[in-house]
Amino acid sequence: MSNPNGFVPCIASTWSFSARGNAAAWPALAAGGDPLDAVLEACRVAEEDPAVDSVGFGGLPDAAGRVTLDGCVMRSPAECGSACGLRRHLHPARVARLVMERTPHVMLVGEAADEFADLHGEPSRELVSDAAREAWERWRAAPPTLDAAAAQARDRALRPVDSGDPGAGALFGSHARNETRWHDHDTIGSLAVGADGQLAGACSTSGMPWKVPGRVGDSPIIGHGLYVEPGVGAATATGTGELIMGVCGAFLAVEEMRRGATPLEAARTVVERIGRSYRIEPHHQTAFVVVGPDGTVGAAALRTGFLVAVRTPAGERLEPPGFTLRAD
Ligand code: SD4
Repeated sequence: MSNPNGFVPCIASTWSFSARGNAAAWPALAAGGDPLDAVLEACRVAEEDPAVDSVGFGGLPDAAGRVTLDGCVMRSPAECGSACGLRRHLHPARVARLVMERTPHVMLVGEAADEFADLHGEPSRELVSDAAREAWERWRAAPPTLDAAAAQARDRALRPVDSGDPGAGALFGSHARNETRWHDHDTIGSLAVGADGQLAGACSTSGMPWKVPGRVGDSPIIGHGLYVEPGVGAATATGTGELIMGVCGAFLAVEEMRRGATPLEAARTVVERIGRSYRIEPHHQTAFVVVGPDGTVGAAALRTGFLVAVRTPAGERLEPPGFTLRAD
């Protein structure tokens, strides 16, 4: 289904739970729609699904029991927006688009960002689901452990693992029902190429569960969780934001493409840089998805257990990253 310009529309999003959002976004994108509308639609589906325990409603709270949502959107260096620490609005990427389109600014944070969203007609609502509140109460009640083996096992269980079931939503759900895993954080990062070769991206997250109140990760920060350069490429990240922010992960991936790397080579370079730059802990995971203007998709991850959901005219596919740094 390429058009006279030779561009093939495509949407690629982090984790298998994103396959449903890709499918919802696809008809309009395939018909020549705006790739920014497509990535926002993919985010909307995840944000509204309480089974997705890492984005939107159903996202896990901070240490004080409050859910705060972060998101951003980008078409180009001159067209990007971000909203962080929303406590009353479910669609941070959509609020980020309002920041991009209706203000001279790039980023709004906290209560003022919620008030901005109110002013622009975004519905306000409770963000903490019953399941999220119960998970927080269990976390708060759990006794600390001084046993090194128990602490290692607990930390390993903090790593998100994709069951490969697009309907499952929870990265710590269906594959682990009989294990005492803690819910972990993750993110939808979605990248799309329009039928005219235009690129766009969006990120949306509830961040890291049990985070220190006020903590913001990579996802809503342009150049860290998302970067888009027209004609060059687009990249998005998921996983432990603290491993992504010190290397400007998404920006680095797109810069690698500017220097001639393929999407897979670019994603691999960033993951290898992270592996060299940090002491990797048992609970750490991070993955990058990179898309070229021709619709080529590449992904790389620090560890196994990550999947990317890709929709093209050939259909939907869920694939593991082309490069994984560590086997443990
Ligand atoms: C963050 N990368 O806040 C985001 C979301 C996340 O695993 O936690 N993803 O660090």
